[in-house]
Amino acid sequence: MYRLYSATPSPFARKVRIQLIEKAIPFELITEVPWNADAAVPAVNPLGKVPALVLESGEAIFESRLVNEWIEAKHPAPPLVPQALDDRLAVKRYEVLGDGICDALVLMFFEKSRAPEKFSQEWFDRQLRKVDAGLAELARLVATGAWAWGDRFTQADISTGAALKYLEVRWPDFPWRARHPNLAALSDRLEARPSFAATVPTPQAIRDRVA
Ligand SMILES: N[C@@H](CCC(=O)N[C@@H](CS)C(=O)NCC(=O)O)C(=O)O
Repeated sequence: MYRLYSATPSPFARKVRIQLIEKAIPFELITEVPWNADAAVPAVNPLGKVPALVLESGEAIFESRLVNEWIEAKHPAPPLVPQALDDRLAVKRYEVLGDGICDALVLMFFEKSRAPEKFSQEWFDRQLRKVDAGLAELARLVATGAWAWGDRFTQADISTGAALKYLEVRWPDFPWRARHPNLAALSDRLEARPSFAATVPTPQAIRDRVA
């Protein structure tokens, strides 16, 4: 059985968990706090990050996009990425945007955790601009669709939904719902799916100082 190293707030690990659940692939979930010095994930991922998927051979694959691409290639049913090249590339754009928003949110989270004299407003604002612009682009791409892309559930929904919920959990006061009602409606629809409901992000206590 696959073993997935994950963390409860991680939108990147959540993308993989949702993909595994959608494809009804059994896996053992190993929940970590990857930021702590004694985390086990560096033993399987030299980059020290979740998600990392350990295969039955003992080999690990890591980085959420590669892991989900691997799962899609090895377990094609049900398809979560369209076959046609242009459609495939269109779906990947959502993942790049969703992950980019989450990368910026993670940097903002740790910037806020610094001692006040070390906090950089310029750095924080730089990341915030990426979140704002990334959301605006997602809202443009989603337009009025029932799904993030096309007429069915795809990896575009997984990455968009994971980014939106992570934003909501980390920054509850951020006014993204009012600014982008189409994204709010999409997020609500997606969170009602069993795979999303089973993986709602929750904050973790980080014991060690990170930044
Ligand atoms: N681009 C990576 C990002 C993964 C990532 O940033 N994971 C965070 C948790 S949300 C982590 O494990 N960080 C630990 C560290 O950077 O030391 C992916 O998509 O898998």
